[in-house]
Amino acid sequence: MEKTFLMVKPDGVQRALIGEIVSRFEKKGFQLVGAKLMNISEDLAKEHYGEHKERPFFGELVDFITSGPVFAMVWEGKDVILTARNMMGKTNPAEAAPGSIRGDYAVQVSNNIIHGSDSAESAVREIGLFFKEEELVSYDKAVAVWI
Ligand code: DAT
Ligand code: MG
Repeated sequence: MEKTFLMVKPDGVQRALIGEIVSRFEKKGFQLVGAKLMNISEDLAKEHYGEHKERPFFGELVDFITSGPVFAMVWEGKDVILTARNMMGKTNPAEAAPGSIRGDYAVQVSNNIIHGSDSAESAVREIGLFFKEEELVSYDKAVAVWI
């Protein structure tokens, strides 16, 4: 089954949005297979956001993502990578549709509440950066046949 890496960023943790965000993915029908509250080191931040290292906002991005705890998660389900991106909304909250997480809770692009993998390759890479294999839990839910 497809997996993706999602993370409530420091602004979402500070604004008490962990429960709201977890709830949206649970209610949608996806399955949580790993989660932890953690601080991101500067090295991990630079690795995670490596694709943006030449961008002018890279320094601010690393400072922001290391500025407080994040809630890192792995979610599983059919087409979860693309569906989670749609549920998050566009990167710039001003363009994110109402009803999406960024559309409902964020104002600035630098404080956009949530990270989500954007492809199958980035999902594998990011899950590997944040979680050890033994931290992911595989289990069956009886309700799965109804989703
Ligand atoms: P996404 O998080 O939607 O995958 P991205 O990978 O293009 O977006 O950028 C990573 C993060 O970098 C994004 O969530 C917020 C920040 N960011 C992107 N564009 C920015 C900009 N123009 N100014 C400031 N921060 C930006
Ligand atoms: Mg991205």
